[in-house]
Amino acid sequence: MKAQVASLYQAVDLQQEIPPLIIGERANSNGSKKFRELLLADDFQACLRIAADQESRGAQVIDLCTAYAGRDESADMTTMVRLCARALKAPLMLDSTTPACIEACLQLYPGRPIINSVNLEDGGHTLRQVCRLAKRYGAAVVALTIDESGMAMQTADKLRVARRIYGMAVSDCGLSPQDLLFDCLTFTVGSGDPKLNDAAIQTLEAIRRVKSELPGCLAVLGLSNISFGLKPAARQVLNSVFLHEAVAAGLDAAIVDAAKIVPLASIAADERELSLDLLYNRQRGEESPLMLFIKHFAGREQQAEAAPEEQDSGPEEQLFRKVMQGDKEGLDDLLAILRGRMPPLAIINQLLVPAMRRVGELFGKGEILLPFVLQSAEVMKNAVTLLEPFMDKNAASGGPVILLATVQGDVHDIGKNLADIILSNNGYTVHNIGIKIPAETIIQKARETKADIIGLSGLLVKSAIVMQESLAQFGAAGLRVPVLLGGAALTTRFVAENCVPAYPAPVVYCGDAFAGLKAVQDFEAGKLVATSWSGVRSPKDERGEAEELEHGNPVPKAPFWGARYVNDIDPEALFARLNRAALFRGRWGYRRAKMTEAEYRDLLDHTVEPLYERLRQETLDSGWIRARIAYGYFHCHAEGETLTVEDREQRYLLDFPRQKGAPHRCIADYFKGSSAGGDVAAFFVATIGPRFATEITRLYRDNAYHDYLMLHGLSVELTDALAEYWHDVVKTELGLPAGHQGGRFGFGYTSCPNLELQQPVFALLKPENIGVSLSENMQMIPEQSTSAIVVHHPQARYFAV
Ligand code: B12
Repeated sequence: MKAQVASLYQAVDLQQEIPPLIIGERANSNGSKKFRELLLADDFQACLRIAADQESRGAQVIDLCTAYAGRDESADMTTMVRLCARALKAPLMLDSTTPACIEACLQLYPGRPIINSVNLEDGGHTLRQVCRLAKRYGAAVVALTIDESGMAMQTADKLRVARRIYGMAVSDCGLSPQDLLFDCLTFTVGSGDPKLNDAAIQTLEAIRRVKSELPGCLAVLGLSNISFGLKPAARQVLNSVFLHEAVAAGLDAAIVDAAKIVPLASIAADERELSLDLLYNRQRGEESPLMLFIKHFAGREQQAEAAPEEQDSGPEEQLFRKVMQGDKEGLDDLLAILRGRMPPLAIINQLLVPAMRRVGELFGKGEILLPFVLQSAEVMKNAVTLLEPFMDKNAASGGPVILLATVQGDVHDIGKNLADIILSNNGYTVHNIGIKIPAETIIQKARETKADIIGLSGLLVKSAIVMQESLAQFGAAGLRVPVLLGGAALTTRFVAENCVPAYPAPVVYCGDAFAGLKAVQDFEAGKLVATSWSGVRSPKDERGEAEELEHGNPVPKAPFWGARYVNDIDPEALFARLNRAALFRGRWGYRRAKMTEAEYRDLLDHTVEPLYERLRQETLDSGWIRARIAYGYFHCHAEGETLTVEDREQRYLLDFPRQKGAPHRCIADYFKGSSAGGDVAAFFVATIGPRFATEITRLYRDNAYHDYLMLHGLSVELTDALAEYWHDVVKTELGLPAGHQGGRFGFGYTSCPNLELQQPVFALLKPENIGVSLSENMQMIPEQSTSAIVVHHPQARYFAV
């Protein structure tokens, strides 16, 4: 029996009497600008019209793709599938690689669709999932010849991948061979890239061999790639001739714009010959077949009227748009074409950098958010990586060279890395030399790299002092390049008053990475000036008596004395407590900015919440969370600002600072003195384990900037959620009434900035037992760890000293 697909209204043979089966390609958010814009405007009826229009122009199956960064693919696909199922006679091809989205569509669709597509990029995990779905719901599947090492270019590789897929889909998942359509991929012959001169030959041969060596399977092709980068009129001819050749090689189905295929008979003989020469790479004289082909079509208007689609706009404009939209799809093809038109450095300086500048401007105006900036930076980075092999190794961008480092004793990476991402993807040469870098090394590297600007980063209060001292060393060593300073512990005032005087060249405070970009641009324009501060000094040391606290509260009974360890905390408990608003707005940067309430809600519903769900699931599935606690209860008593904590024979004196302004609070005030019988203090160290740090570093190394920021943010909020959770456990164990507040004070935070107090806490709890150690700078390793003293006094509130 012939394999068929079906809509609610009709069945269609996959193998037509007169092949190929025409699959309309325009209802695709990646391939059609018009479709994408309508989708972004939520105009689903108009999207449906695009799909239906293809049917009237001869498409027998309609490819439907709604994937687009920042949208909820499943929601869009299911909406469209519902509409198409009722309105279209032609069966659907569900164009998605996300199993959940595919399943949602399969559940809805009342016919027998084709799934487009599976591949072996992840070794077959997703392929198996999708093939099983296809088997369960009775769908056909398109399989692309892509494996772990990428898209197969040569016939032998295409065949090798196809064989592997065949084994998994047919033997392992039970698909029938005739429900498997191999897309042997085609690359453009229009780029002038010598590596692609025989792209058509490789594909045609692969179709022949797949059809003869994998019995029963079918062949499909996304046809228009063959002519990518050429003028519309030339594309129409080349696509039509190629389709003819592919069908002769055994092609069963073609994904094309049905309206743009012309019958072979209506193509002039000389154009057919020129096309065949190009497809079969037949050099006839001095000039290459591509040159002859391009010359022939120069100045020719497109024959058939067609919508002004994205692919018809120039590749320069397309690249600019890809950066702006954070869209990596098809970047290699596009760059191959552009390389034929301009040198790689010009592509960077004239197209990529201006696009990133525009992104930066829009960010500055609050019109786009940080996660989207990072997506654009990823496209820029990818493009530069693809261009690098074609660039003269010594070709310099010409702009300033920047050296970035996190200062000695500080392990904080992300702030510096974000500065690196923004600067390097704006076309500057950046040497990021890592964390914990001593001043001597920075001086040496600045000389080696001939740095025009040094950027220092640091998170700790102590790092601010290290920066001040390093500047003096830089000056003494004779450095005179401007220094940019960034990181949480700095303020404009600190930089102006303490760092600027320490160094004879401009020292500039950068509140964020974009302030760094502006400083570099100011430097280029010769107008970079040192940070100044003209604020009013806050009254210092306004001494006074501390306001009295109630001390009639009973001392709760500790459940045990000394330290204990908990290793089996359910990760779900952390997600239950996670502060989503802090994660979404603070860590991830999805702020409302200039959006209306409705637009922001839409962003949350369609982008942020699904992203959170995905990460939550991935994190849970991968077992990255290893939540562990070291905690304990100890006898203590307060005297003045000192809390004496006892552990068996040992006594630890914790000196807490007192607030300068009213009410002159000090953490020790919350505890009873020895004359009142003493008190109980609880401490804990909480960690979600070392795995996140590894994964986060990997994402950064892989230039997955967006996911880097997202996973880092999630890890931070999970750590905080664990601390919140354990604070509640301690309150319960102490038998404090429900609703009792009390306080959890982190060492190093504003109520107790003194990080040295980590030492007695580590002596009391020995968190090494849960894998947490303390660095010489009082930083806890792994990074995703936090410590606190839990104060049971009912009036305990957070304050800043
Ligand atoms: C998230 C966070 C945490 C997280 C994760 C920490 C981490 N290392 O990632 C958790 C919850 C685990 C945590 C724990 C602790 N934290 Co904490 N934490 C923060 C917080 C709120 C944000 C840090 C962050 O990730 N920012 C996001 C990054 C992207 O921002 P950034 O580094 O500042 O970089 C941006 C700019 O500064 C700038 N930039 C940075 N460098 C450079 C360089 C150049 C050249 C340029 C141009 C720009 C630039 O551009 C970047 C991007 O725009 C800060 C407070 C704050 N407002 O920053 C406190 C803060 C860093 N934490 C602090 C403290 C005290 C702690 C703890 C010690 C508390 C405790 N007792 O448990 C622990 C220590 C953890 C450990 N492992 O040792 C203090 C440190 C102060 C100090 N005393 O040294 C801070 C400053 C809070 C405060 N105000 O008191 N913390």
